[in-house]
Amino acid sequence: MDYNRIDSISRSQHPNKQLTDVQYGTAGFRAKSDLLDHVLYRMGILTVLRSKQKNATIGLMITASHNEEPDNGVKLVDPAGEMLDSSWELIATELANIPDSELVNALKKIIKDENINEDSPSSVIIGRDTRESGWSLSRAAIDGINAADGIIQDFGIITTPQLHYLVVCSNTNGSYGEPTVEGYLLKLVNALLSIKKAKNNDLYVGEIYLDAANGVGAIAAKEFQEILHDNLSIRIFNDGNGPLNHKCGADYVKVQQCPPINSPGKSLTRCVSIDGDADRVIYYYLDDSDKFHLLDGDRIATLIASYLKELVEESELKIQLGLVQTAYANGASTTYISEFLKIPVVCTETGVKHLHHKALEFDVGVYFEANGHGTVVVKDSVLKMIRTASQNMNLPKKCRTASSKLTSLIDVVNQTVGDALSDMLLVEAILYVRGWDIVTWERSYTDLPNRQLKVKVQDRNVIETTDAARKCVSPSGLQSKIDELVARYSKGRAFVRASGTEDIVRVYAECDSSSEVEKFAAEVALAVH
Ligand code: 16G
Ligand code: ZN
Repeated sequence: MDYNRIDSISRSQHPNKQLTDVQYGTAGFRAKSDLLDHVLYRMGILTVLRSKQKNATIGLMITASHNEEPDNGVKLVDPAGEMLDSSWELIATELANIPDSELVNALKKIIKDENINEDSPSSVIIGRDTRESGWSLSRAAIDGINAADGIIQDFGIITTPQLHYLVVCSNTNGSYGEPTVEGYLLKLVNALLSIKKAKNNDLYVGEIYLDAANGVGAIAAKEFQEILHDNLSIRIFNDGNGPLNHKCGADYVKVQQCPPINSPGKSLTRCVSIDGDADRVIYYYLDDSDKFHLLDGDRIATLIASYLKELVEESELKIQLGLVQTAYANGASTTYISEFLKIPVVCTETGVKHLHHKALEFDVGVYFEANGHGTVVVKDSVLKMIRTASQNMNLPKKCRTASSKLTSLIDVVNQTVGDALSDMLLVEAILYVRGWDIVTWERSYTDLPNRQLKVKVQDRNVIETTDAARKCVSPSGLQSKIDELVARYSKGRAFVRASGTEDIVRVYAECDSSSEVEKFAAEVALAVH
């Protein structure tokens, strides 16, 4: 590697002005975009090293997801489409913050410590969302990749899940799919259409209204619409002509529990909200009296899991199905899954990598955060078994058909990461097959009233939790205060945790009374102070 070149480009074009330290958090680096230029240059170099170490293609995505427009961020994607390994998160943080004068030595140290062969080939896929700062930040990353002699494929403006998909396809010789955006669109649409061949649509209407958060999802959704034609009408609003994530998008709708700006006023219309980089999705509608109803990640998870369970039973295959949630999952959903659907459910810490990892322990693992990030992961051996069963003429027709339906359903899923648009097509497929409208879907269980609050404290890191954030171990005494409060409310449950993306503590409370939940959450917040 030409260290002189790396050093001189760093100092002359992408210097670390050392304004603020940044940290590789739950979803990569996030900060005001003007703090990130040198970070992107250095992450460009780091992806090349990671690619050499893994002998595989690595992804680099420039996005700040549901944050406001002036923010931006970057995350690295490991070869199997998963989030960067945590040991490398520390390396990334250190590399991002050192002064320019130490850059070369730091790189040499990484190469030595991580046993990287400098002569190995490298390949990096990069993408960015629609933020204005994305272009120049992507130039900084490209400068870093070039300086380290890496091979780049720049896909320009794409969704986060598309980037994950492209990384996986590149590392699996196309067996997961074609490593192009068109390959992605066609894979999902063809799978959806093969499901929609089945008759029985009853109450289902093939029209949805999509709040695209004025982000990159609008572009992808338009591309889907072009191929889908009238198989599914996607009426896109907040399609990029307004400010990104402003009063719109999945995060806004989920947290504020109200429709986004420009939402159609017509009652009982099936509406979908995605976030700024299209990796989260939630559904909502207004009823006849204009009351807002939210169908969040928990709802989507239960819809998918219940249909998968039905197909697995019909197929008579031995497949272990499981569902992964976080502490934010509504208690009513957890009860419904374990007691009614009788599907094993586990709770992990917040953050996609924790859920994804846990879901891989099942033959078929469904994972969703309540905020709408989630997907289904299927073991390769299990997928093969299902495919074989779907063509085995010795099996009863009912079993074969169920296996074949399972195969199509799994093909609609972007298994590499939670994907708002793939999940939306999956929900649409299941609603179609079931012949359900959104009201029927919602009927399966009733959410417990719940409230989330943010609390500003001097040092959020004094809050330490265990048991997937459900128990607070520090500061001492806080958990017993929370326990006392919880005991006062019927079906009460509450927890606190330090946010991984903002300098605040998050409070979650739920109980069976909508008039009391506000007070309950406020009391827990007060205990944190
Ligand atoms: C990030 C995570 C998301 C999590 C959220 C929690 C990824 C790709 N994204 O957006 O899964 O729900 O952080 O934020 O891991 P918080 O720590 O601020 O509550
Ligand atoms: Zn996102």
